[in-house]
Amino acid sequence: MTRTAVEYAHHQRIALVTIDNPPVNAINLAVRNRLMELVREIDLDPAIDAAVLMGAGKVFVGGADINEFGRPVEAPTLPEVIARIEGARKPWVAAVHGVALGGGLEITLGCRYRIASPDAKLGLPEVNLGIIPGAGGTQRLPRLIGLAEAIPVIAEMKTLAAKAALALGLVDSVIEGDRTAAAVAFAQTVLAKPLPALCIERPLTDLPSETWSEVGRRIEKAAKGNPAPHRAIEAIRHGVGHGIEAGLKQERAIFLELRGSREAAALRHLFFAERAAMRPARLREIAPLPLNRAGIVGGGTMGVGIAAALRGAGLPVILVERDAEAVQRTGEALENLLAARARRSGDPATAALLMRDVTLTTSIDDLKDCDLVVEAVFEDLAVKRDVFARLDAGCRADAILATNTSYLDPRRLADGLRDPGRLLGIHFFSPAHIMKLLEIVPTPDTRPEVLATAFSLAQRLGKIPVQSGICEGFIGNRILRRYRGEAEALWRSGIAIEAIDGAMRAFGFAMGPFEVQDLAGLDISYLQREAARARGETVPEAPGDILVRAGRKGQKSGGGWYDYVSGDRTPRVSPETARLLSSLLNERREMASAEIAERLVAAMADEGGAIIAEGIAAGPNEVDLVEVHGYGFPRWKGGPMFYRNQQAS
Ligand code: 3H9
Repeated sequence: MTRTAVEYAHHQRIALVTIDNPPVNAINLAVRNRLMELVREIDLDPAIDAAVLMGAGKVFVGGADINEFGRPVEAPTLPEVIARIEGARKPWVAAVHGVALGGGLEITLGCRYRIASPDAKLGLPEVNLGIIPGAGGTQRLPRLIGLAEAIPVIAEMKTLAAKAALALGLVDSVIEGDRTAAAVAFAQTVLAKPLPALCIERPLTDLPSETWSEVGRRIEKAAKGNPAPHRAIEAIRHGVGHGIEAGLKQERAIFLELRGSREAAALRHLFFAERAAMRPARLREIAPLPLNRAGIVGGGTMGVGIAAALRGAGLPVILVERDAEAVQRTGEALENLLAARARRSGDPATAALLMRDVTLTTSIDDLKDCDLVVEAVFEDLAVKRDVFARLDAGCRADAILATNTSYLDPRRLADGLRDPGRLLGIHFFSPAHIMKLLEIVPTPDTRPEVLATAFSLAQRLGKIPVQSGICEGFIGNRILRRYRGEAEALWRSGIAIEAIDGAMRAFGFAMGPFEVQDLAGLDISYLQREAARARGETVPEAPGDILVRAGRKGQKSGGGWYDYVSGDRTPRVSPETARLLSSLLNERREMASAEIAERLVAAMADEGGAIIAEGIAAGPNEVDLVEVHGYGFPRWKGGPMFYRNQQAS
């Protein structure tokens, strides 16, 4: 029997319309067609008094089908379906569970009533895809819950849990127990009562002009280069000023314009790339190992960030440091991170609860019951090999051993272990409890279930895992090196560092390449170069060597590429740097900002291409995810590989 996208049944004079389009009941053409037919059928059926709209499976509706956005619009459109439900002769009740997002929430706004299961979340995340709600969300939601409450949902991706939605009048009731039975009972109860106004019939009160200014400032700050949040506000305000019909028309026009935009294409690309990364096809059949307790060796910035990330995901952690003093320092740092996290979540009390399952120790033997141990000690092969030898001896034979190395070859760390199949690289990015990227670096010996566990850990941490082959710097730091090299080449050719940094900020990065070096500290790569020189390798003199030797390590020493005044991170052009580096510089010249950015992004994409050709990254999506989630490449430009492709087309 062929499955239909919308199931239809009835029970005690109530029609049950169930969208059944796995995995998330996205509303596509088939769903829209069937809904149109069903509204008509229900209107004409004398045995039906009301209809309940539900979703099959885990969610109500995850939105309009994003797969259709690259193609021309086909009727009936979602606005037409919603208008048809709105004009139905019999009342429709939307019964939401799981999520009602985007078009999923919009369709409920065409119904007379909305009810929700306690687990339900409702939202309009369209701006994350570079579009605005295109089926009435910007017009109906403000009329239902008021502008002040609707704006964060429409333009700032706020989702509302069932309880909050009830308090705002977005849903009429929160239902417990069997969803279908509760929805039928609700529909039967309301039949006896006068019908409430539809969203489109409700009045709308404008906001004071200073509130609009405040909204504008907030959105300007958060949206960066994504035009969608601004355009969402434009649509809302049009409806406020000109009424519902004009508002709906304007919303649709903006939606269709943005749907075809470069930013929307880039954000859709990332949406699908992120989901594909979470569950690589080759690992789908492999069961991950259980993870109930994690250990970390090394309580520096990375170790503490990793501990906060693991603990935040519910894993008890044991952190090993060198001595009592380091344990004390690490404990305080971790407590601060967890407290900040708890404050952000709006529940400060959770910090103490999280800390309760943290063990700080100086003994590596305390890791004997861990399922996973992440090594995050100093970036030195001998030091790390010693840690792994001790872990190999002290940990359970089935425990996974992971290294957080940024540059070292994990094969050299696995070498000599009793079971090299249990080791792999899990490379976090600083700050590890915040940055979304995890580079997962298996060795040829890493067992598939160990690799699958690293991917499932990423999912648990809410991070994006990208598998990398082994090369110096893996995917991300290798591209970073090329990017910095190109920035330095431009500077040597006479372009001012402030022009280069400004160009990359204008492109959408939060900071330019020289500003980032000053923030991270120039001394780290200086020490790496010095270590290579000590090993007898030929490493040409870098400008960073001259700066560090002159005591200019970056922001932390009051100056690096730029000068800084105490307590202020604003970079100031430095005459001292110009003097120190004058022998490396050619005559000053100008280059247009866009050309600078094109040059640097092209360098990233070239290196990405080489990385793919060598089999280090599986494809362009992986490179894009690394750059967007680990290095601040602007999301609405999709990553260097996507961007280059888009420019070429
Ligand atoms: C919109 O509604 C526009 C309207 O205003 C106007 C229209 C006129 N379409 O995330 P998961 C797929 S725009 C197509 O891993 P979870 C996803 O690709 C939309 N496919 O699951 C993945 O496929 P695969 C506004 C979709 O349980 C699978 O479902 N809505 C869609 O962690 C599982 O996804 C949004 O932006 C879609 N709309 O989370 C919501 N959504 O298995 C976007 C998902 O092949 N979606 N897929 O890799 C989400 O936030 C999450 O997917 C959701 C489920 C919370 C629903």
